[in-house]
Amino acid sequence: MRLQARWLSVALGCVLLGSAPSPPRPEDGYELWLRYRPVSDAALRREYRAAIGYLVLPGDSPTLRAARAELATGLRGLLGSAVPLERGVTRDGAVVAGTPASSPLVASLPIAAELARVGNEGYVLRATRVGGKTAIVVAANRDAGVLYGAFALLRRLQTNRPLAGLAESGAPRIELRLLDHWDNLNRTVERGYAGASLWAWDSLPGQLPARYRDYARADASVGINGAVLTNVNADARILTAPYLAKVAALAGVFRPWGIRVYLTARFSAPMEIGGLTADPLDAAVRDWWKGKADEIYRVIPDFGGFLVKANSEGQPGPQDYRRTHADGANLLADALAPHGGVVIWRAFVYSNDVPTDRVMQANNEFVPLDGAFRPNVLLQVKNGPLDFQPREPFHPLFGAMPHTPLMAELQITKEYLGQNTHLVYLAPMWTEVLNADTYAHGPGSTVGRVIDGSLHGYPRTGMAGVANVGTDRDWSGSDFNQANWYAFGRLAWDHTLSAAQIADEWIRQTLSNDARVIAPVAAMMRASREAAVNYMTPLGLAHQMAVGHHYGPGPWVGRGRSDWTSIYYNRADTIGLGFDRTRAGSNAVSQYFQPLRDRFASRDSVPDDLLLWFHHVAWSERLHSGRTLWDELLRHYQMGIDTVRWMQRTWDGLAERVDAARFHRVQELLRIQAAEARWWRDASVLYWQTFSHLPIPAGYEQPLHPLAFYRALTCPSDVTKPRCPAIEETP
Ligand code: GCW
Repeated sequence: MRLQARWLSVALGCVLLGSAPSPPRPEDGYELWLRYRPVSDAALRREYRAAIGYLVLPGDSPTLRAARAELATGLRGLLGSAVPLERGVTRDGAVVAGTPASSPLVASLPIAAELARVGNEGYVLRATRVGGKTAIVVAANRDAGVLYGAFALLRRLQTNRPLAGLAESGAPRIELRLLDHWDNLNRTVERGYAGASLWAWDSLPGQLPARYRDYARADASVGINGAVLTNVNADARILTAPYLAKVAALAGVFRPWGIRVYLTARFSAPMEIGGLTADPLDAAVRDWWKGKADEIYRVIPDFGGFLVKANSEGQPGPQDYRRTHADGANLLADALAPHGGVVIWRAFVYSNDVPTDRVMQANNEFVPLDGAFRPNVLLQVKNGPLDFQPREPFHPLFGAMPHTPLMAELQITKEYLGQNTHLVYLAPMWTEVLNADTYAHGPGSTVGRVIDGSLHGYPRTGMAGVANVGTDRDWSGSDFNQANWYAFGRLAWDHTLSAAQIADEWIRQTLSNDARVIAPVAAMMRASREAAVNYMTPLGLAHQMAVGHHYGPGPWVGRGRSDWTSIYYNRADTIGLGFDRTRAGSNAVSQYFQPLRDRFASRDSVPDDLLLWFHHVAWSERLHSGRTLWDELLRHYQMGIDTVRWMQRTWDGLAERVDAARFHRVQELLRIQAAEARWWRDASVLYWQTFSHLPIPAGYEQPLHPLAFYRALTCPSDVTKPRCPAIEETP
């Protein structure tokens, strides 16, 4: 009976709708950018089908099997019919994939010169003839390269690019492309807004749900080749045998996808689980770490290494024993070196007891140690000298340590950028830093060239992103947050890609290849980061977030550890606003190379978007525009709000072109973002006004509530899914 009714309604629907296209089916976001939906352009689908009829991919390694499975699934989805696996090239339309070692056909092709250029992880894609038949070749030197090539081919089809004349090669510019998971052993995630930790320690090593594999696939598809499984605020128990068995099980799932596991090493582990001291120069401590490294490599032969946060924000470290960071890092490096592992030592150190400007402390600590680290140590440096703010100048360590490989650490999870609610595409921020010129060796000494090793000839290179993934069905806490995971991987692979190109790729794979979707969504993504800067911390302001959870505005925060307060950074007073970092102030400008030092130090040449980072500016002082600081502040906050409202309207225009599920999810988050942009601006302007005593001129919206209202707010109640109902409900 029920079946009949259903049949009837389907039949009726067909009659009524005729040939009208069916609305896109609702999506929950689980498939990320690996959706492999049928190519909708008929001509293109014909072209692809003619070029791709069957797959010749011999070989039995786990990685080749992974590549084969991904190609089979992806091509079947995109072309709408199965692409069978065959033994040889018998007719037109072969996809020939492998290494010279795994595939005699690949070995026979005249591509040795191209292969020589792409290294261990690179690939070569070619449209060519094999034995007289048309073929698409996916060739590499190693199995991992075949996997990356397979994903590159699938990306090409998913983004609707032609196959005719295909001649593409790819190779990563950076060797270690890592996700840092700030995941605790109780499955909470520090600064995580996407559910619980993916790693279900209780059910490991026995249970290995498909989600582990899908995580690895997603990473591999964008070139990520390592995962630091545990929080930098570390727990020594991860280094005990029962946990290592669990880590080994995860490593086994990730290995075929080219991903190595790393762990955070708590510096005091020899005390906590070894009953010793943790002094790096103590022989027993050195033996303990060597023994621990041997034990790890017995169960995880390709273990990547340790990531360490030491003597920072209460974490233990070598300075507890009056030893240096180099002593600490070298201790662990010596233990790992026989096995080929690395130590990634974080440069995020600052002390509340040191009377210098917090943003100067990493350089003060580490520059004198340049050259003192073992060859298997990398120093991991956040993009800016403060802490993942919406905008900071690049970290002055970049360029200042020619003898120590520096990695960049970016934050994918948006701790200071609206967490899981706000739509903020981070690639524009990251490329701003990667393309920034340090002038370390004159013009052209970009941050990108520091970290890819080409500027100083580093023997090792790396880039890490603090992950934004968790157990939420959509992985990242929102549909658009996925774009930041995608963008991180693509930039770690090739930091010269543009934010616009990456957005275009992501939109086409995740949402649609329809130009009527791509153009507006790309425009939203492009504008989103500057919008957040404008409504949160315009003109070079930083760290004005509410205390602790960092959600929402708190420019008045003044209690507690001084370098965690807002007033430490904004320096608002009756004269003006901003942190004087010129020679008259903290002199942080001195840590930059010329001509930047002078450029930042002078009010005439400092860029407006870093003005209040480097200068204390009077409320009525005129900026380059001729407007006063007060006017410019009001304008920037308003631009931020207006941009979010424009994003809302733009998205509303896509109701027919995006599946209803995602359309409504994004629409709802944009509504919250618009209300919160207003919250940011109202609260901030009212607070500044208590110093400037200047009016909000007619023409600007007046604040919705008095300052006391904003100061009294105590949201969010749930920091993992932050919301502020009092703000959302405001009309
Ligand atoms: O951004 C700050 C965060 C801390 C974090 C720290 C760090 C893991 O607020 O939660 O701790 O940086 O990077 O070590």
